[in-house]
Amino acid sequence: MNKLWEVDPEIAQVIEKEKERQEEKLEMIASENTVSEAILIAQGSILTNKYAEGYPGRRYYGGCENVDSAESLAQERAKIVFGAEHVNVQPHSGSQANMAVYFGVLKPGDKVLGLDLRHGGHLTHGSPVNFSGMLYQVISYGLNKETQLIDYEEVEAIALRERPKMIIAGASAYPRKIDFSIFQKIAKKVRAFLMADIAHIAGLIAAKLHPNPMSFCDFVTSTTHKTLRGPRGGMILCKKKYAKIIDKMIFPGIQGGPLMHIIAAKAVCLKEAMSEKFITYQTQIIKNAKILAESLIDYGFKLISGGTDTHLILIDLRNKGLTGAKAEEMLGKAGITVNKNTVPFDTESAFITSGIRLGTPTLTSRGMKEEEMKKVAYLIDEVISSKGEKNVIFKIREEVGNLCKKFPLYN
Ligand code: DSN
Repeated sequence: MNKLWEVDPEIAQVIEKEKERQEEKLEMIASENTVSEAILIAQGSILTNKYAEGYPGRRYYGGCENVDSAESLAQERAKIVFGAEHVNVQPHSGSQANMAVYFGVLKPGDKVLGLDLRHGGHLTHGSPVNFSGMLYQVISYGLNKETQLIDYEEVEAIALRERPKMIIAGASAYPRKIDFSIFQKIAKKVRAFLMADIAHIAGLIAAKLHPNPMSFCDFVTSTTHKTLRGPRGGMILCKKKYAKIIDKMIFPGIQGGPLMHIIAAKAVCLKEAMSEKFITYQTQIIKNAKILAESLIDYGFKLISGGTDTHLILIDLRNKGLTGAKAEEMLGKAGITVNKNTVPFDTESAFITSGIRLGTPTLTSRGMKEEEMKKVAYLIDEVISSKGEKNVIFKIREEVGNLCKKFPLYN
């Protein structure tokens, strides 16, 4: 950092301020996490200097012997962690991982069936404002109005009626386990490709705390920076028979030179994911989410599906008389960072929403456990019940700061 202060004090200050923000606030965005120092080092390394278009042993540039080792390590580790026959660790993001699968096996205009964004899906699962919705004919399934769970019978009925070419299982705001085996049965019936997007739950799957979709799906895509706790990026896991299609589509199809520093950091993350410590960590993420959910319910909050099996919680705030946008703002002022989120059958726009989404990965990375989650539920309730009353927000901001001090992010 000293050199950066010398060269560009403005950016050095941005980083310093962001470090303070992350240290001093409760980061509860479900898709975020804090990486280990080992990952920060790999990610910030001189591997960023290298061009390596192509794949290990088959590059379009000389001097790739070292980055080849990094990419091969990432590939081998990903195959072990997820039980995959083939992996591509080059996608710069989850969106590009998904795009490579779409472009690899579909033609523009083909039908795709995915979870509605407003029910917890993802932009790349067919939103009209995303390439997926622009290029493909998208049909969505939603959650059941009563249970607020994926209605597999409805998914099957839609699939039989619409005969999609690809079905997507996966979500960005769904708190329950997904049964990939049922999706496989449905996909088989209509002869559709099946893609699981495990971006949110990859860490839980790596630790064997959530069913692994690998044996049920043609393609499994993921990001590496959410529960998996790696650098920001994506990856695609698939059966060997699709290896060529996927590799060609990532490069040269939609990407150029891979980010070798990020790929090295992905390798480090996957090594960490093989440790006992990682299993303990993922177990704690779920324990924390469950106790947070129970405590919030005790405070009268309505949770979508009534709870969680994973790292995330989706709260419907309508009984509290607040929109998601207002709650996000109030909690933000009190030092609790969350995101507003639509809830199933929401009547508010995506900018306002009726809900907020909470996640426990970052707080768990800091070492927080059940006791702290009860405290966090109390803090959230105080803020929401205050309706934004300044003195309460001020008091909670102090309590948040004190809690954060006890659990430093980085030494
Ligand atoms: N934007 C991510 C999330 O917050 O879930 C998904 O890509």
